[in-house]
Amino acid sequence: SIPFGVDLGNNNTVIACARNRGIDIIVNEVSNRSTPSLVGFGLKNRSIGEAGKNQQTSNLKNTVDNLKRILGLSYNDPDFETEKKHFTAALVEGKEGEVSAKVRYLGEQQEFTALQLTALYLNKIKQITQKETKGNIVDICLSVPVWYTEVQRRAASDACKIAGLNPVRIVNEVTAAAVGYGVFKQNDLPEDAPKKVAFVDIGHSSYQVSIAAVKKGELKVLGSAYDKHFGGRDFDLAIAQHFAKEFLSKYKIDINTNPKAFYRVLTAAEKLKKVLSANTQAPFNIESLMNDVDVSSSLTREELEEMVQPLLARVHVPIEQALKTAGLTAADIDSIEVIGGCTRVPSLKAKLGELFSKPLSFTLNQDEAIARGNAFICAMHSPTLRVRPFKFEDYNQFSVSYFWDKQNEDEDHLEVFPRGGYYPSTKVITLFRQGDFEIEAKYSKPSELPKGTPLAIAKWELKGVVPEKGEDTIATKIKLRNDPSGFYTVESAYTVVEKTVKELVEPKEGEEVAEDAEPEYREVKKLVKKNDLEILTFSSSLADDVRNILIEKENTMTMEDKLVAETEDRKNALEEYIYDLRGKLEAQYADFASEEEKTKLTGMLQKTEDWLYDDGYESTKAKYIARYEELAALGNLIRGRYLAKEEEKKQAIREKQEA
Ligand code: ATP
Ligand code: K
Ligand code: MG
Repeated sequence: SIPFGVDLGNNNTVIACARNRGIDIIVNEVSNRSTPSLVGFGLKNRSIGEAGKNQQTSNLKNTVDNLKRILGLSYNDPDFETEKKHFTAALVEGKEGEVSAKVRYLGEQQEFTALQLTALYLNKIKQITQKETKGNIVDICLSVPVWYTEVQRRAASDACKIAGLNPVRIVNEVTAAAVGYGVFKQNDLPEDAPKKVAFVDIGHSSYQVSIAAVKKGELKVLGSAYDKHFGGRDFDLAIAQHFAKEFLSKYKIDINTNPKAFYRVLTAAEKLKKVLSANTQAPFNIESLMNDVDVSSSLTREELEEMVQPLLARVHVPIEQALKTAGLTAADIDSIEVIGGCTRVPSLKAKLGELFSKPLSFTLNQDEAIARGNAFICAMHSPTLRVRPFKFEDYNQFSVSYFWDKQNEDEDHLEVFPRGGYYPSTKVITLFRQGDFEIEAKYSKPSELPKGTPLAIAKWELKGVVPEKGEDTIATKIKLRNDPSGFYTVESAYTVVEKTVKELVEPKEGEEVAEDAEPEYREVKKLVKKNDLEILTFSSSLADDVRNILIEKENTMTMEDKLVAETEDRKNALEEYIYDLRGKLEAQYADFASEEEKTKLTGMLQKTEDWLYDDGYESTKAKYIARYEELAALGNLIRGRYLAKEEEKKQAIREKQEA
């Protein structure tokens, strides 16, 4: 499969693939280098990405965006209260307490969990890539925000699987960009003392900073921080709310009572914001916004800055935190690499530069760096592709402890992966156990986590623990891993017993040994493996059977969408054929059909056209094909005569030239 990297943005998704010995950005069906991250539901099918965006204004209630904000989020999470205001579809509590959207699809109310929504979106992204590359797309490297917890990462991984993808690695967004930087800037990087680089990403919904030590062939993320609620959408909302107030007093219309009007203002606000990145003032006009009122206003860059003052006042926080976690000061930073669409806002750029007292660097493509990094990482994991080796370690954001029921040990838990450690990382612990037991991983410091995050991570049952005869307990070695995707796992476990083994006694240094001297042995006690333990994992990943049902559901819906698209194609083909044949019958085909044939065909064309606008307006793929073939039977006969004559003419010319 072609190495496939996806930057699932809250606003738009960027796809990259490793091919032709490089990394390519994959364009979508309308040749855009990014695809709107949203899904729309309709009477007959789903409209995903560009198609969903085109219909969004007229289908607000059945369009769901901000997918990555609700993926893996529980309905009772305090964060959901903050998120709610960004959605136009009805959000409800799903069966497992997850956030779900209630939409009208195929003529009835249906619920889709955030996981399903993300999966169906990723499936579309996969199809876009398959179509463009004409290749096999299975392995994916998907990036997620640095603040994603275990539950959210597991959900991202499950979403890939439901979309028929194999998540090779889940990577932090900024880390992916940093890896891209390390790989593509390889030749400008130092061999020994690493360069300290700050990577700043401000996107549509969040703001993330990572400080990395980068040198030739390797990288280590020393520290990172984030503001989970800081991005372009906050600017848009502030602008829209400003105009909502203005229009209420100026035009006496309250767009807060009219979702469509509000959404139109929000869309226009985003455009206005972008214009204000290049101009100091811009007009704001919308025709017939509400109650037939045309609105007209304008905004200056200064006014915008005033509106987002609460945000601007927080810009320094993640940077200071990231530096602190990395144990560095702004002066230690050699380069500040800026990515993310929102960093195009001049006031933000200025503020970032001030904070580091250094000019910002735009070496990376600010929209595509994350996707490119993902594609490279995916290629790195490919068994068939050879890429230049690049080693990277990420920063463990949240402290994690493993717990067990206390038996002979002094403690019942251990903080195995503290905040500030690096991963991937493996640690082996030894417990003295009487029999089978359980281990549980939990976040150990709630204060480090986004507010309201549940502490539970996963649980394991370890089976096959049998102490030796006459012993109460047996030493058990457990290999714990913070794996490359950031998951906290129990990788393997086994019991060990002390055995007396013979060991060769090495001669001391300088000691003379006779050629024919017998080798000398001594008896030593050593721990040797007795047996591997069976490990049953209870993580927040979906159970296989549940996931399989979702995969089947998604496949069915995809097939339905495909059928609807094909039906539409056949209908369009029939319609085009009618116009085409009718035109040609009066022009180039005129001399090749008898009057009788012409009358017959004209009549058939008319009849089919009438049908198309009546009963045939909503018909089946098979019927459109049948109607087409009915016309083509006679149409092709006439066309054949015409083509034969044309060929005859060409032949005559050729003969003339050859003579
Ligand atoms: P996130 O990283 O939060 O998941 P994302 O990756 O989809 O979201 P980006 O593509 O990095 O976000 O950035 C999109 C945001 O950048 C949008 O809010 C968009 O309006 C904003 N943006 C794009 N161009 C400009 C510009 N010229 N001036 C101001 N803002 C801009
Ligand atoms: K993006
Ligand atoms: Mg982004």
